[in-house]
Amino acid sequence: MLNKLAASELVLNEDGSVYHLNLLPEDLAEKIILVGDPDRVPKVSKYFDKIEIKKNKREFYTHTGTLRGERITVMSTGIGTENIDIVMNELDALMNIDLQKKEFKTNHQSLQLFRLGTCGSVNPDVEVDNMLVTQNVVGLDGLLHFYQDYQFKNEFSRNFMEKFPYERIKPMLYFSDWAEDISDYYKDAKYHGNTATFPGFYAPQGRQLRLKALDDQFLETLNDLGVTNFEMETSAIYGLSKLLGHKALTVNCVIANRRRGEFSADHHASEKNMIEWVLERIIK
Ligand code: R1P
Ligand code: URA
Repeated sequence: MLNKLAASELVLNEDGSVYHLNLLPEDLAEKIILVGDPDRVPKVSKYFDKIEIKKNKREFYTHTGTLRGERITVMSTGIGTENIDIVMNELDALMNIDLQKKEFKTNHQSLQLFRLGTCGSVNPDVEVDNMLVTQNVVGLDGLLHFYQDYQFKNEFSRNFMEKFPYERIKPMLYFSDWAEDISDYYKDAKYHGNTATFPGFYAPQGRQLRLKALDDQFLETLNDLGVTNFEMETSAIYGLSKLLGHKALTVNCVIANRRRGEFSADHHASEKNMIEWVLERIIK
């Protein structure tokens, strides 16, 4: 068979589950909440009517159940776009590859992915403890350079690419067209913005402990180019969703305002507020 995948390409565990996520196709709902922190998984699933499945391996914890009668999954991704590479490819394999035959299915099934994360702001006016929905995302991490070339071009991306001054860093820009389709649900979010995804927490986010960052003015420069906030996953979620034919939306709560040097006084309360706000909208 032409499209049969070798054992080394689609790696499975002894029970037939996908290698890292440790899941079988029936463990997954089509609506999936992705969170970075494994501890956030039970903070989401406690609102489910019931939890049917709890599985984990490494940093990937999954709970699947129902919410107001509809099936839903919440999964932790850990930190970073390299983890998202694993999560997106294995989620897609669960839906669109026959794992036993190791063949592509002919009917494409699309997932709805919602990232509920935390972020920092580079715009001094974007205040901590509020939610920000990502419209455009600037990937400064490099993951998508390894896939077939796809870049979304709009006014924001053209302006950003034209003015981005750091030659060593090659940005990739994406856009959630789904965010536009479902903007009615999310229009009452305090902020809609342009998120930068970074490949680290310290110098890539302009933090300098004992090591100097590339440029003291990095965050100011990004703010001048229209970036509102930053975190470490959304470029890979939006980029790979686009390539794989899934729908994705990121809602982050702002826990650090870097331009004012402020950190949330109670980020657990902000996260709880975000979880409740999103769950109300995901399933009516
Ligand atoms: C860094 O502390 C982590 O927090 C943010 C970043 O994207 C990174 O994963 O998101 P989560 O709170 O979802 O993990
Ligand atoms: N998430 C990040 O990646 N950075 C922050 O400063 C806060 C949340």
